Amino acid sequence: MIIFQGQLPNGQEIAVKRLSKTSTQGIKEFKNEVTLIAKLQHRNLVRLLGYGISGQEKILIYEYMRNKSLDSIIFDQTRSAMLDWRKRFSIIVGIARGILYLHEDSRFKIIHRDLKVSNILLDDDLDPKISDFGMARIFGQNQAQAKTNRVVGTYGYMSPEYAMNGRFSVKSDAFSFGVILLEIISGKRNDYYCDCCSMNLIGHVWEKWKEEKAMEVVDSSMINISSFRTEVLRCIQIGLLCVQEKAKDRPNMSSVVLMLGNETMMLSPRKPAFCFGKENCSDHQIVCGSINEVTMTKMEAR
Ligand SMILES: *[C@@H]1O[C@H](CO)[C@@H](O)[C@H](O)[C@H]1NC(C)=O
Ligand SMILES: *[C@@H]1O[C@H](CO)[C@@H](O)[C@H](O)[C@H]1NC(C)=O
Ligand SMILES: *[C@@H]1O[C@H](CO)[C@@H](O)[C@H](O)[C@H]1NC(C)=O
Ligand SMILES: *[C@@H]1O[C@H](CO)[C@@H](O)[C@H](O)[C@H]1NC(C)=O
Ligand SMILES: CC(=O)N[C@H]1CO[C@H](CO)[C@@H](O)[C@@H]1O
Repeated sequence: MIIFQGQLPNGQEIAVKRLSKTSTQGIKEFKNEVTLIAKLQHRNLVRLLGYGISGQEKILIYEYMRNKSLDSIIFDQTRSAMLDWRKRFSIIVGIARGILYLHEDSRFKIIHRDLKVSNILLDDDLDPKISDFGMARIFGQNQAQAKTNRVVGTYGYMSPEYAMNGRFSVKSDAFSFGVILLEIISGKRNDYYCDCCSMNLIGHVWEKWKEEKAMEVVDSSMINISSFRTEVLRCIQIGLLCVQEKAKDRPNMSSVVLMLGNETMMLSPRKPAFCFGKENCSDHQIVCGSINEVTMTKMEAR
């Protein structure tokens, strides 16, 4: 996939996504993406302006996002300082509202399936827009989950039931949201600590949370963070609730939005799932499923 910057005759700046002829996104996914997003309108979703198919050539035309994607800022040591806590919090809330719209508030029930920081674009005001619907699926209103034999997505953001069994639902998107949230707060990628079966970001945050030292995971480029301590801890707790191992324990996005607004009580998170999708994990006796199992393997290794 290649992205170009362009301009319409009326002066509007556009981003043109040209799908390479060999891209894994076939004509089916392409039409899927087009028909889906053409029908969606929300301030936290990127707007599709048009598309074109000509022979092998497929292009999508979006509104142009000058500040690019969130990963180009939060994982960049110099640029990350531009995002203070207030801004990060409003980005987290915006992403949550965008996903809530997909899951519950649009005309469809849409599971995105590839939520990750590089799919969150930022406009001039650094407000977030969810993009890339090539993998999205529409559910029937009463459908709770679906199963696929072709697991596509991004390591580090995939829920265990999706990575291992191909099952996806609103709760697998909630898992990805939890990872995004923890990455925004910590400024670290979820694979940061993951040298297979040792700790990844989720495992690290969980350990700090249990030691009541969760503030230590916060990105040090945010100054005066201690004045927002309550709100930061609340967000970390929400992140941990979303990455819980069992899908049924994870909150849905309407609960997430309520919790972010401090309008509802929150439960204590149970152990998260982490270290999924690392190719070598399956070579070990256990698939790195939970903190207890990982602790056990570590002990055996001694
Ligand atoms: C950080 O906090 C200190 C002490 O409360 C205050 O003097 C300073 O202005 C604050 N800086 C910013 C950027 O808010
Ligand atoms: C979301 O979760 C809350 C709390 O468990 C529940 O009351 C609500 O019905 C759920 N919403 C949907 C749309 O499933
Ligand atoms: C959240 O709500 C609780 C109870 O209503 C209140 O005590 C607390 O100060 C609120 N926290 C924030 C950060 O607004
Ligand atoms: C997986 O294991 C193989 C062989 O042991 C090694 O060459 C490879 O680098 C490992 N990959 C990762 C991601 O650790
Ligand atoms: C953090 C960052 O790069 N912010 C930029 C977002 O876009 C506006 C408008 O182009 C710039 O002024 C900001 O510097």
